[in-house]
Amino acid sequence: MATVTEARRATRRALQTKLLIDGKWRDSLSGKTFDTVNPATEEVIAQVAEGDAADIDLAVKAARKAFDSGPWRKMDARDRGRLMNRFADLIEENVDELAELETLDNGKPIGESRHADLPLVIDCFRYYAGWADKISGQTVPIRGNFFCYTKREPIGVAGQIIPWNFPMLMVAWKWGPALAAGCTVVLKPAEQTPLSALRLGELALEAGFPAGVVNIVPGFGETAGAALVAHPGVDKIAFTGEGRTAQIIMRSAAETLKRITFELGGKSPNIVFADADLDAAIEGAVLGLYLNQGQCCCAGSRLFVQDSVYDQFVDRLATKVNDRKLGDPFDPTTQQGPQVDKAQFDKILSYIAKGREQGARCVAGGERHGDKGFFIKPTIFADVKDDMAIACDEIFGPVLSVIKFKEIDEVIERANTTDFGLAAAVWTRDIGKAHAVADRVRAGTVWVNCYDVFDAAAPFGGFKRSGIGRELGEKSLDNYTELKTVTVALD
Ligand code: TXE
Repeated sequence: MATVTEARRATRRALQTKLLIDGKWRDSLSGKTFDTVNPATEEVIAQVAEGDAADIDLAVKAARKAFDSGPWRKMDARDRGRLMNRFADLIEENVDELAELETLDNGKPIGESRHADLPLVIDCFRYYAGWADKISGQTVPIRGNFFCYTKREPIGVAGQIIPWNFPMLMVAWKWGPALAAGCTVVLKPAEQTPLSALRLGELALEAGFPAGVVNIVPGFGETAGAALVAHPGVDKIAFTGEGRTAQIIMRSAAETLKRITFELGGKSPNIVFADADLDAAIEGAVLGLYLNQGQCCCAGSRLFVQDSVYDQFVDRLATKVNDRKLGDPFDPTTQQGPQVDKAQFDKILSYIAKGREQGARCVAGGERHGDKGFFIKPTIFADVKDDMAIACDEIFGPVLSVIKFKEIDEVIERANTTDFGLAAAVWTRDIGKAHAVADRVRAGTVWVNCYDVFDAAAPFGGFKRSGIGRELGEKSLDNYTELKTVTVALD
């Protein structure tokens, strides 16, 4: 296991642990700090400044000033795009260090940080840099002697609250469209993983973003997060996290009628028909659930397998999963690291216990790995029934439920019997069947013969309780712009 010292050496530089407000790094007004922990060793990496309502107030005022009267509003859209590209270049120049930092704080395998998360982060900023000077309105043919046109203006100050599962990628999904649209932002990273966002803040200053355009206030949800949502100077809240938290945020945001977008949890169905390329489907099932230790909102956690291939599929899947290499996330051959913290670790183990109690058959894993760090063996339950807790609730860990089905109408109905609707996948060689499932499954994303294919250009978000609004793609720009209609009398 890499020790904290080794890992810190790997990051090669002093960690940024302060708040970024108005272009300056500062301690919290209360002077309080909180620990951020290496989940592989359970050792404290650093103490990070703990922002609360008073710091949020300063950050929102800085963002407000930068939006209302700073150089940001006057900057040509194309120059905003150039700044964003410069920022993306700096991320690329520091890609190894950033990947190490992400692995240190979150526990995800270094191979994933370096070759999945970071490339997506860079791509996302470049994609939205390209949009900065392409956000345009329309001319509208109305009755009478008038010239009518629409323009899209930045919404103002965006409050952004993000989780710990993809700490840097979530910054990119939030900052990319907001900055391209010309907003200013106050970001509250997750308390479990603040370090990489703070390092991105340093690079943003180095890139030359004017003071107050990006502000970062680490802290806890009930204090810093809640203050950001309640602040009257914030125009819009973008949140990724748990549904219950979203409900609290929605109630509070209602007081000031803030715009909101939510990206929440899921219990995504991954449907394998007997006619599928089963090797590919097994690969897809493993990727779809175990990526990032199962801590993905779109994890394919309900694996529906057609009855005629069910038994062989479960056997082959179990062999594959038992071969996964678990351990030191800094080892480039590691496939699975620790869960992010003790709370998630305990939650996942309690679901494994419930799975056993309710009669599901554990065919792989089912326990912690080692005695230090928050490692849980990749786990498979077979013979899972639709009403078992492990088939209904978002576990957010490496626990796969494999469920048997007979035919297409039945599986679509069962796939839709959930309050969630984030993602789904279908594996078949029959193009008609693939499109029928894609058409009838109530989910924001459907993958056909693939899983977890993400691109900055493709919208992502949930039906039902999995969210409100879409992120990524052109669509996400709507979240950060207001539409203005201008009508000019021509005589
Ligand atoms: O989420 P929270 P947690 C799910 C997953 C996981 C569970 C709990 O099932 O097991 O949620 O994770 C901030 N006002 N997902 O507790 O609490 C908080 O500080 C304002 C799915 O980490 O929603 C953090 O920055 N903000 C998910 C962020 O919200 C508040 C990703 C997320 O924390 C707040 C993560 C409040 N009252 C967890 N309370 C996904 N969809 O990807 C908390 N926060």
